[in-house]
Amino acid sequence: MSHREYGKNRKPRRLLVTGGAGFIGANFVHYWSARYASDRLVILDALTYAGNRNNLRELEGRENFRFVQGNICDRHLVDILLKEEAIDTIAHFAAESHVDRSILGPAAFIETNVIGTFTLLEAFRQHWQSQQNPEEYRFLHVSTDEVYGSLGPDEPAFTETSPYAPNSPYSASKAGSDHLARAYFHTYGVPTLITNCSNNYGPYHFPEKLIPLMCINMLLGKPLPVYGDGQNIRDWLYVTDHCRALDAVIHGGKPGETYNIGGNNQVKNIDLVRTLCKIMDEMAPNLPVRPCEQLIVFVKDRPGHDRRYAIDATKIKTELGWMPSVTLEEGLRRTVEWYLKHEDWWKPLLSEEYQAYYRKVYA
Ligand code: NAD
Ligand code: TDX
Repeated sequence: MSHREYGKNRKPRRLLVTGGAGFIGANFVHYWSARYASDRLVILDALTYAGNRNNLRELEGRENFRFVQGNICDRHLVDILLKEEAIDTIAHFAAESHVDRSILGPAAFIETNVIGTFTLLEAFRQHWQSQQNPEEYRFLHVSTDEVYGSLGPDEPAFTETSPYAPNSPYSASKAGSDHLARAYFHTYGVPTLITNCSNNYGPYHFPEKLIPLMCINMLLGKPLPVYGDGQNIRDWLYVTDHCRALDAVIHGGKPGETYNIGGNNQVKNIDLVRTLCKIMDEMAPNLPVRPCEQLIVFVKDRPGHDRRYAIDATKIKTELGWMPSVTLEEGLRRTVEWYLKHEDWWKPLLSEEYQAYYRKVYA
């Protein structure tokens, strides 16, 4: 079945979206509410530094939308929401997600990514077990390609059967949560689905990550810090394509299975930053420094920096008919345009707290 057909003749779902005020979660909530207007969307988000209620502003007040500020580690709250809202689908995005922060302070990553995921799985297991006909119930665990570790230049891309070899506290905590989601299917039959996706980019991306950081620094005329020799390779996927893939997995994925999601865009960091510079030079009317490439500086490398990630997305393509639809060039243009138009979104995020973090990483 092609992914476009999933919307036809379906019963409305009732989703709990954890981390729905973050980057991918917010894009997913916008995507889902536009596509499945009859579905109930309950957002559970602790609003950490990375969560931003403004990301969902247009949806506030809608009948099928509810925002709850709360922690996924709060079992009592999760139990109440699952029951009160008769949730049949969890889309689990909530996480500490930034590798550099996991190096500075790993504890929060273990707490949210491991204990938080465990808390949700355990609550969902009991909720699911108490239903008469829970055939349509799903627990989507959104994870990352980083659990597979680092690839050499000529090694084949990660498949769903690649061994786990996480190298940072972030990826180790995500690996732990993936194993729990897997175990809940194998032990209890809980209908979990795991997705491992490559680097996302697009609107609502918090300034600490490579692409928004570079866009914002260009707009401010600040240095563009490239780690190490800039030769590390990432695979990039426009965030809406990730949302389309998650849609396909929720509707068509087989419980207990893992799906790799990737953009088929392997790029060296330095090449990506140079491309962004060119697009910004072309699109931004007023830049403090032009051309932007002058701003590039090579800085101390990230400790344990993975050299290369690449995703083999054959399984999701052949089984669920999903493929990326936005080219890297087009996606980068859309992203630059979004940051150009949304200074009111990103300026307030450059808070004193953020500056203190920035000084620590880039000192
Ligand atoms: P993000 O950091 O932008 O957002 C995380 C959200 O989770 C925030 O809104 C935050 O407030 C919330 N949150 C954090 N701890 C919480 C807690 N204990 N309880 C409730 N809410 C909490 O992250 P993102 O980039 O949107 O990533 C979302 C998910 O996708 C993560 O699980 C991440 O591992 C995964 N992922 C991200 C990428 C990427 O490129 N960004 C790629 C693959 C997978
Ligand atoms: O200032 C920088 N300079 C730089 O060279 C930053 C912030 C990053 N980098 C490099 C490090 C990486 O090789 O750019 C690459 C991308 O960095 P990030 O945007 O921090 O992403 P990454 O570490 O690859 O992880 C991202 O993709 C996988 C997300 O943050 C994760 O949540 C996701 O799981």
